[in-house]
Amino acid sequence: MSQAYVALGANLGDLRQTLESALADLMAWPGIRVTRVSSAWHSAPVGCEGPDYLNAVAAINTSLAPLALLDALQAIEQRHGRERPFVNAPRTLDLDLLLYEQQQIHSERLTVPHPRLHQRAFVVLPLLELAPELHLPGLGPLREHEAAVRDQSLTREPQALVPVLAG
Ligand code: PH2
Ligand code: MG
Ligand code: MG
Repeated sequence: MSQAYVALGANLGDLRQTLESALADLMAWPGIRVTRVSSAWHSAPVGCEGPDYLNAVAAINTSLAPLALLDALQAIEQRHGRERPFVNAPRTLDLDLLLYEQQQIHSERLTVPHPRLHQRAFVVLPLLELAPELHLPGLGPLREHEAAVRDQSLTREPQALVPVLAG
């Protein structure tokens, strides 16, 4: 089993319901075990325009290799009506593979650690909730990146995400 971290984001539709249903899909996926889920965080869009996001991070254990895990994440995005009309377009669901063990991966389909993860408060803060001691391969301790993202607008939701299957 390998430990990995997955970012969840949505800014179209019923944001909470989408993240809760995506978590249920992750939990039900063969070869994926969700071990912890961060708080849900409201965030202004970073690097793009559009509605505010709801973001979270899940810690998983998985028997899937990185590209098989990416296939699973993209299949779950598709189930939630993900379309890609242009880069950073508003989306019903975005699932990003942030970290896979301490691996550094640079392939055509996949870059791990996620290239912008340390610059984004909506990833750094939920990840710190789950793993304050985390080391980012090539980037050093996670907590050393907190100061650089502190000015980004982010609000923690008091109500935890509850995984439920939609429909
Ligand atoms: N995702 C992006 C671009 N910008 N901004 C916020 N707040 N949350 C996101 O999940 C997000 C973003 C590209 O995937
Ligand atoms: Mg993304
Ligand atoms: Mg993505």
